[in-house]
Amino acid sequence: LKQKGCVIWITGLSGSGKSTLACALSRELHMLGCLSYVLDGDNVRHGLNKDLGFKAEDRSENIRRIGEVAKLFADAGVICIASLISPYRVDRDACRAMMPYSTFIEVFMDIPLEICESRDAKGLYKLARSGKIKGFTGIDDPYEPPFESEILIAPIDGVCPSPVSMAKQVISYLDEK
Ligand code: GGZ
Repeated sequence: LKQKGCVIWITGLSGSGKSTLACALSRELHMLGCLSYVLDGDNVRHGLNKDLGFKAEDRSENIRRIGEVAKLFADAGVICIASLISPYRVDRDACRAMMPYSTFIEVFMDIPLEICESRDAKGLYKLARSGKIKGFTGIDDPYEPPFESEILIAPIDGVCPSPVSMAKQVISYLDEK
């Protein structure tokens, strides 16, 4: 099987399912014999990016560094799956611009805030609503959706797609290209 490196960049609100998709996608790719690696914003913030917080310039730097690392993986022929909120369009577009043409594949998790907030796995939305966390994306910090992502993941008739079906949506895009 011939594999070309690329970057699958998953953007969306906290609780929109970015990490879930990243994990399912990595598993499906593995079953197809493809090498992938997941760079998850939340995880990278424990190591490489542990000096960064959540103010705008820190988020921008978080996105820039993950973009640079993702590019190295793609150069090495790996399918690099980057999952981070990456709320600012200009930062995502800068990552796209640093890669060779068609390397950067943007996946927008178009899941309404109400659904993300109702999941609230870590209770962060609750803390943000009560003012205990300031500058939380979607509550009191902006999220700028992509104008034209390569892939859009959205509920169908109010029902969110399963992890495997989201992964398959991405894989069929990769297949076509
Ligand atoms: C947004 C925050 C914040 C604030 C902590 N705003 O859903 P999670 O909890 O598990 O993952 C989120 C993670 C966001 O890190 P990213 O590197 O993806 O963000 S960015 O791309 O904007 O740099 C969330 C948690 O950290 N978290 N504080 N204020 N999310």
